[in-house]
Order: sequence, then structure tokens, then C-alpha cells
Amino acid sequence: MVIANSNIIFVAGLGGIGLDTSREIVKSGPKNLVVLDRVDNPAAIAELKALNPKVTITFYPYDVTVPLAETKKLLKTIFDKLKTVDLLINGAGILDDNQIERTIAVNFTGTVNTTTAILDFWDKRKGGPGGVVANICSVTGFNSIYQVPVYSASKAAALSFTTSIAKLAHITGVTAYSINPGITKTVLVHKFNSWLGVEPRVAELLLEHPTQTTLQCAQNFVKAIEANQNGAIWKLDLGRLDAIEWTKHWDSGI
Ligand code: NAQ
Repeated sequence: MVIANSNIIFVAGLGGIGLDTSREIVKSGPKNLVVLDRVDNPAAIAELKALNPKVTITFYPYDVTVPLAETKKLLKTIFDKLKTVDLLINGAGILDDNQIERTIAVNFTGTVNTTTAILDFWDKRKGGPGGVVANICSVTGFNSIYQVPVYSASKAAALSFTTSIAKLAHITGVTAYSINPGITKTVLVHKFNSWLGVEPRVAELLLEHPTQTTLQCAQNFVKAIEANQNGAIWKLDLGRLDAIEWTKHWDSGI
């Protein structure tokens, strides 16, 4: 996909990975970047606008845990304004295994609902033009950080959902791929709760190993967007971008 002149919706476009990725996207010159996030950050939005004055940047507050109908309403407002949307990025995530239900609601249900809502506008069976979904999952969806089993499972679920959506593209016209960062230096991994306190030092231990910067992650994110490969499972780790080959252990046969 060519970012230049496209219309992009970025859920969680103001987070650690989100903001650096928004910056890289804006540099590539889309027509519109619509940033949705739980909390506004006027300074960050102003900075994005200044980065490339040709790009129209709009912000709407959006909590991914709202009911599906509310998400559809917000998307209608956006579609009424933009007419077409080329790419939806779902990036909302929390890391706190003390908050089981919230973790599933944000990391999994939020991704599922936002994707489901945009199908109202994109589904070719409804006369829609199709579209592209990029879901930020995690390498913990490949192999868990077992000290945070709830977070890891929520990411594995988001990854599984994304690969199914990709396989349904011939029916819906909507393609999808997952963006799976490795450990990236953001507030998310600075300090967090393990499940039932099984490892109080989980953040510290994790950060003893090599990590990547948000800029490295963002630059590879833009490369993955440009590659636009339906069904791709991208690993963005240690400053590299690799497509993962998923091992098949079973096939439904249908
Ligand atoms: P950060 O906390 O900065 O960003 C999280 C974003 O989600 C923010 O924009 C926040 O406002 C938004 N958000 C949270 N709850 C929301 C809600 N209810 N509604 C709407 N938005 C909400 O963290 P980050 O590291 O920039 O994380 C961005 C995404 O990358 C998350 O989905 C995160 O799970 C994922 N990710 C991060 C890392 C990492 O190391 N930083 C990794 C992989 C994936 C391997 C590593 C991990 O899985 C962490 C162990």
C-alpha cells in the first residue's frame, strides 16, 4: 500500500510505539491521519501537524472497550468526513495481569470490535470497497511471557483473530496482517504486574535482555504497511522486520 494520499485511522496512535509510528506515517504523506486514543495529547497532535503541513490530522477520543454500536457511530462520523478509509490500525494494549477482564477487553475484544465495526463500511457484500486492517499483536502471541499469561493469551487471541480475517478476504474484501513487536522501550514494559505476583521482578528481568527503540519499531511498521501482505505475521524485533512462517498442526479442511 502506498501511504502517500491515503486515509488512515490509527487506534492508539499516541502511545509509545503509536506516536513514533504516527510520526513515520505522517512523513510518508497520507491525505488524512485520524488518530483515535483513550486520552488526548494536544502537544503530540500539534507536533504531528507541524511535521507535514500537507497532511490533515484529526483526533477523536476513543476507548476500545465501548459497545460495538458506539464504535460504529464514531466510524460513521469519520467516514462521512473522509468518504473512504484505506487502512485501520488497531494498537490499543495494556499490560497488567492483575486486571484480567480489562486486559481481555482492551487487547482482544477491542481489536475484534473495532475490526467488526469497520466491516459495516468496507464489506464488499454490502457494496463496500474493502480495506486493510493492521493489528498490533505481540511476539508474546507466538511464545508467551508465561509470568503474564493473561496478557500473552490476549495477544495470541488477537493474532489468531487477525489470521482468520485475512483468510476471509475473498468473502469480505478486507485484508489483514499482524504487527508483532518484540520488547520495545515504552512505559508499557517499564513496570508491570505479573499474574498472582508469580514474578515481582518480571519487568526488570525482561529489560536485562536486548530491546529495540520505538523509532526502530516505527520504521519497520511503515515498511510492513507498504508491503501490504494479506495474512502476513510480521515480527518487529531488535530493529528487524521479518515475516513469520506459521507452522500448521491442523487444518479444518473447509
Ligand atoms: P503504551 O502504553 O505507550 O501504548 C498503549 C496504547 O494503548 C496507548 O496509546 C494507550 O492510550 C492505548 N490504550 C490503552 N487502553 C486503551 C483503551 N481502552 N482504548 C483505547 N486505547 C487504549 O505501550 P506501547 O508499548 O506503545 O504499546 C502499543 C501496543 O504495542 C500495545 O498493543 C502493546 O501491547 C503492543 N506491544 C508492545 C510491546 C512492548 O515491548 N512495548 C511488545 C509487543 C506488543 C513484546 C512486547 C510486549 O508484548 C510487552 C511484554
